[in-house]
Amino acid sequence: MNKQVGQIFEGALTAQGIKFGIVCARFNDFFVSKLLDGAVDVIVRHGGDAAKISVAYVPGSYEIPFAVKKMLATKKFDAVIALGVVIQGATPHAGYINSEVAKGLAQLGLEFGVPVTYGLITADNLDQAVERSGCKAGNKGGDAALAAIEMVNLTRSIK
Ligand code: RBF
Repeated sequence: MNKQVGQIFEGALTAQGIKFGIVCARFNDFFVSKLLDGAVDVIVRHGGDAAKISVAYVPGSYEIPFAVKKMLATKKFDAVIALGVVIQGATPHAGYINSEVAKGLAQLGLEFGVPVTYGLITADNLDQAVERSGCKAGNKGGDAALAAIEMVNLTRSIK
């Protein structure tokens, strides 16, 4: 990082006083529940209050952007974290779902000016889903929570 410049905006990694909304897909709940555990754990370990986290459940990942929009519209949340697991099967559904969700989440964050972070696993198979939901390759729910913490504090620092 270049320390010569005049002003640097950065988001600290403290979750104290931040109100989080989390949207979870029920589809592949075995994995999504691990992503939720990871997200809550990261928030609490960074000084956040678990009691201030609100969770909305939707049937599948395709419905995530809708619920994120509803949460953002309440203006009660400083950030919304999206959690889901889409596993590639015999049909090309995964690609369609993933592109819609990624596009929808990006648009919503920009529309509302509130950080929306992406904690979806897009896996080719069950092994990859296992690896990314708390085993070998970390927990993508925790990663999305950390990104949300940083983005909220970054947002607050830019003025
Ligand atoms: N939702 C997921 O969150 N993960 C999936 O892997 C997933 N696979 C699906 C496969 C097919 C063929 C269909 C039709 C739906 C799937 N969904 C999945 C559910 C989808 O996100 C949505 O909830 C439903 O299509 C209802 O709109």
